[in-house]
Amino acid sequence: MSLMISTVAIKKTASELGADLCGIASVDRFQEAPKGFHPTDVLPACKSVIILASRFLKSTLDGKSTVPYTTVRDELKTKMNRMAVKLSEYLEEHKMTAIPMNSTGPDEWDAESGKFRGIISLKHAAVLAGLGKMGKNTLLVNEQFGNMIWLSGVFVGENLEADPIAPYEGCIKNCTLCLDSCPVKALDGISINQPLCRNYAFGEHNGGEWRIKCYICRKVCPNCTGIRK
Ligand code: B12
Repeated sequence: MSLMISTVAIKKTASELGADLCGIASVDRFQEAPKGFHPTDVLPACKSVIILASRFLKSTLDGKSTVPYTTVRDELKTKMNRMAVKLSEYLEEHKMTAIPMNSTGPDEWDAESGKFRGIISLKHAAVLAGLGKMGKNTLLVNEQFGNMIWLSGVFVGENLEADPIAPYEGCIKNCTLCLDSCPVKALDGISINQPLCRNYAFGEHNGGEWRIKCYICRKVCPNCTGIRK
């Protein structure tokens, strides 16, 4: 089946759909993915993974209430899912097999590690698609937008030209601000204690409805809104 469109055309379409960033990883880069959470566990014929990102409104970090932050998160969740579906439709119109990678839940329960996992880890896939590097807060840090981005993606059954891995580091050398600032000490610099974070950072507040209540690990990062030169 001939390749109908170029990666330039794919990225142009992603940008027209509202993506601030679009990167491509070839499936052979995912050999370290946990068992059962590899792109071919989602799409057996997967050859490439496209990762999409949208900026997350920085001003939310200046809010005293976390409700505006939660509102932006909810909006981006929908926007990034819709974008992944629309790009999949575009690729299918060009004779490619393409299915969306959701931006948030539903998650799977991985009994082996005792963790909730996305069907793939978007931030790890984003590193493999050249969109940034992982911070000690376990968030993807992008040169332009820092960790203030929301991700989704598309699994593609065709070999697409992969992007180079980002040449920069996500963290400032010897910085441990996120680890030190986490109110529940959920971070160890490599992974996160999910129940500690989930129970503290999400839920009702003073009898008010569910919202995101904590994002300190995001906010204290010196590279929160872009990598400082
Ligand atoms: C489950 C989940 C959570 C859980 C657990 C978070 C976690 N770190 O695992 C909880 C509820 C705690 C959570 C909290 C938050 N989350 Co969250 N979360 C997810 C979700 C749905 C799945 C993440 C996942 O699979 N984790 C399991 C894996 C990664 O955990 P692990 O055991 O640490 O993995 C180790 C190994 O197994 C290995 N590994 C695992 N997978 C892979 C894959 C490959 C290829 C390789 C090489 C290695 C590897 O590396 C790790 C270290 O050794 C993703 C969406 C998605 N599908 O990716 C959003 C996501 C990670 N969350 C996001 C965000 C923004 C948050 C919050 C800031 C929300 C808030 N409070 O405002 C906090 C931040 C907490 C933090 N510092 O991580 C964003 C991150 C964006 C970014 N800049 O990176 C995502 C990508 C959502 C999105 N669509 O943008 N989240």
